[in-house]
Amino acid sequence: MKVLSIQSAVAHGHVGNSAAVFPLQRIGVEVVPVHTVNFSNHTGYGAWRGPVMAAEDVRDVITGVEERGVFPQVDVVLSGYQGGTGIADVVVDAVRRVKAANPSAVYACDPVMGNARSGCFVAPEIPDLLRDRVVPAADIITPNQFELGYLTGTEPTTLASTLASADLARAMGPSTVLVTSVERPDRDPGTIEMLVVDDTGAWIVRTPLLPFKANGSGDVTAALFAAHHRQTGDASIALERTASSVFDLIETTYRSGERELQIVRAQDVFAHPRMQFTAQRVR
Ligand code: PXL
Repeated sequence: MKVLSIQSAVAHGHVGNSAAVFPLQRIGVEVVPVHTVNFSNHTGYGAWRGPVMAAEDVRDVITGVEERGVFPQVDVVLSGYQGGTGIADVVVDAVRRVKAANPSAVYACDPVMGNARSGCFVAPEIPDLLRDRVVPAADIITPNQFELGYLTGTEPTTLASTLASADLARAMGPSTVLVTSVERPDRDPGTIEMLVVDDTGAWIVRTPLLPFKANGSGDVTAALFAAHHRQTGDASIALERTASSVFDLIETTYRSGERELQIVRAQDVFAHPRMQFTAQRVR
């Protein structure tokens, strides 16, 4: 399997492509990383250096990959943190060209905007671009509950309202919606959930909530889910594998006392997920 992954790159630590590429490689996926920014570190530190790539430069790199004859082999286009506002059109155009070369390719869009705790951490124009231009072109989207609310103009909280918002998101184009960081008011205390909805049903998986948040965990989640979904064609299996690996990654990171995701230390959890969590059908 081959994934064209259009995301940020950081020198120190692990978000964007710097979080997604190695776990994908560790599960046997060939990755073609295209970087949208080249930062020293993620923005969660409050200070960082390095450029946002010009949209034309990102387009040029993708065109060079296309000219090498790679597009017919691309199974998944994956996008995450967009950087500048011009990236949206570059991504949508790349998806169109990949699909022309390989009609069975899918586009998995992680509509990165922010989260319930930090609010929006991307440029103010990006959320509208994601909603109006990018998400409609996607087959799979992986918003957190906060991003799902923005995309659909709703405030999902309960299971019923989150399912309803996911249905609204599916009506925008994507056939599969993975909602991460679902925090229902009536959840078991000390847990957090992920929910996947497609045209065959809906499944939820519950994991213990660890008392800290590492930037980049959503990027690993989106990458693993997209690859496992493309490989198995089964949303609930992809959900279980992803939850297993990401939970063990976050727990390894928590135990290490480090701030950055321990993707190298935890590497075996990607190739050999323990499958300690079972997805439950909710519809
Ligand atoms: O994890 C999302 C992300 C991606 N890219 C950059 C980021 C973040 C979140 O902090 O700063 C550069």
